[in-house]
This record gives sequence, C-alpha cells and structure tokens, in this order.
Amino acid sequence: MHKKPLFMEHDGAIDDLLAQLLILTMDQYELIGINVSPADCYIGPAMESTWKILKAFGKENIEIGRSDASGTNDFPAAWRAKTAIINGLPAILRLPEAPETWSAPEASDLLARKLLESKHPVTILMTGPCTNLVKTLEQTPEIREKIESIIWMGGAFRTGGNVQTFEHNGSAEWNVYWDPESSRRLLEMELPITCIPLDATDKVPVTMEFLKDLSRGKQTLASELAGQFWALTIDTIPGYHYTYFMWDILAASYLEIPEAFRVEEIKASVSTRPPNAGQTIENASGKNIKVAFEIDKEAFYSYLLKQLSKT
Ligand code: AGV
Ligand code: CA
Repeated sequence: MHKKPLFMEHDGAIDDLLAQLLILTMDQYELIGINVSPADCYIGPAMESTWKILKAFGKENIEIGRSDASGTNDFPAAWRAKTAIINGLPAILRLPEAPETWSAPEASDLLARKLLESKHPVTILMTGPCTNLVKTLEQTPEIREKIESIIWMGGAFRTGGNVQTFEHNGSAEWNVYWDPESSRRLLEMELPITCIPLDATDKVPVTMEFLKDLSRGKQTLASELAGQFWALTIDTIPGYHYTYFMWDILAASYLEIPEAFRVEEIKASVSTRPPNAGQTIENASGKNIKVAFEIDKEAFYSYLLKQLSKT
C-alpha cells in the first residue's frame, strides 16, 4: 500500500505532542517532516520533546524545522512553559540528548523543500498558528500544487472562542488569534482546507474516565507516554473556558477517521481587529472552506484507545 505523505506543523504544546504521538501510530500516512513554531511553547524545550518522541519510535531521521516567527498576540507564558515538564519525564530523560535547537533547518525552508521533493501531493496537519505555512506559500508559490489538503485545528464558527484577554470579546480561537493577519491571508488563498474548530473540539474534553480506560488497556510505549502527557494537563483550571480539550489530537484523528466527523462546506473570513481579532466568521462574501462541526465522540475515543495500544 502506498502511504500518503504527511507534514506536521505544530506549536509545541502538550496537546501538539499528543497529536504527533498519534500520527506515529498511523499506517496510512508517512510523516515526512515536522515544523515547530514558538507559539504555545518556548522553542528549545519543544524542539527537544519533538525530537525525543520521534527517537522513542525509531523515527529520528525525520527532519524537524524551527520557526522563528512571532505572533501579534502572544500565548500566556505559563502555557508556553508547560512543554518543559515533558522533558522531565523519566521515559523521555532516558533517551539520548536531542540535537541543538539552533542547528535545525529554518521552518519555511524545510516545508518548501519537503513539498517540492515529494512525488505525491502532501497532506499538511497544522495544530498551531498558520504563520509559517503562509510565509512559505508567499515565498515559494509553486508548492501550492504539492498540497493535497490542509487539516487545521483552528477557529470557532458557531460557538464562542477561547481567547480571554484585554481588548477582546472572547469570540476567537487562540491559533487564529496568535496571528490574525496571516490567518486572513490563508483563507484568501483558497486552498483545500478543513478546519477542526472549537465547535468540534469542545465536545471532547480530557476526562478522568477516558484516562482510566487508557490506563487499563494494553500497555505500550504510546499508551504510557500519552497517559503521562495527559496527566500533566489535569490541573488546567476548570471553568473560565480553561478546561483542557483534545484539540490537536482530534484534528490528527481526522486523517484516519474522517467519517466520524460531520463536515460542512461554508464561506468564511477572519477579523484582524479588536474587539474580535482572530474571529472566524461565516459570511456569504467569505472564502470556501470545510469545517467540522460535529464529532462522533464514542468513535473518536475508541479509535484513540485502539491506536495507542497498538505498538
Ligand atoms: O486553542 C487550542 C490550541 C490547540 O492547538 N491551543 C492548545 C492546543 O494545542 C491553545 C490553548 C487553548 N487553551 C489552552 C491552550 C490551555 N488551557 N493551555 C494551553 N494551550
Ligand atoms: Ca497547538
């Protein structure tokens, strides 16, 4: 069977690393590269965890790019710092030292090179802001025809957002809000994008019940690491929209179980100004995108349990 080439653009939060773990268990896809952006992470610790997870699965020859992008609206420092805890877990500490962060290829160079080199069109899974993707497309427009589709954890269409800060009315999702202008330009490009927004991810919180099921299943490298990563998210303050959800790992699962999602084709645009900067708005004069509004929760949770107990 020909495996479909997949490139991952992530931003180093625990959830992104869980999505990375999940794609390493997939049979239908071959991961051809990962870029890390310093959005919901600090770059050094996130590059280290990203490499170590590849190493744990014997996949350390997959190249990792480092983005030096900056967003208009920074993630809270306490969220960004959290990835460093991953590097303190015994199973991660026992792995060899990761390569030096600053010797990694620059992210837009890596993405352009991997797409141009690929024989088949590439699927891009994006679980952080789109700044690097937009930069790469603007620098190297010929990569456009090498893109099979883009799956983006981003947006909040028919539900409230998760940004709670000054000069904001709460209508935006963080990955879009980090860089509203690039997000606006991405939609303008009319690429084949499927968004997995808060409308879908709000339905799949990280629950103790799920973690219990995971802990009682077959113990594998993937299930043990995932269980430990999720345990680190349990102290996320409940209420105030701060509950931890399965944002990025839900988006990753779309690659293998698209039938578990209800997707609609809509027209949308992105606001770039207060009080709703980063809001993704359904509107008749917007651009075409696909948006997942519903997820079959049972199908998703059982897919996760099956995948994570495989190897
Ligand atoms: O808005 C969801 C995005 C996802 O890509 N991130 C987390 C996921 O990686 C931002 C985010 C929202 N709430 C958070 C976030 C929280 N409580 N902690 C860390 N990041
Ligand atoms: Ca993320």
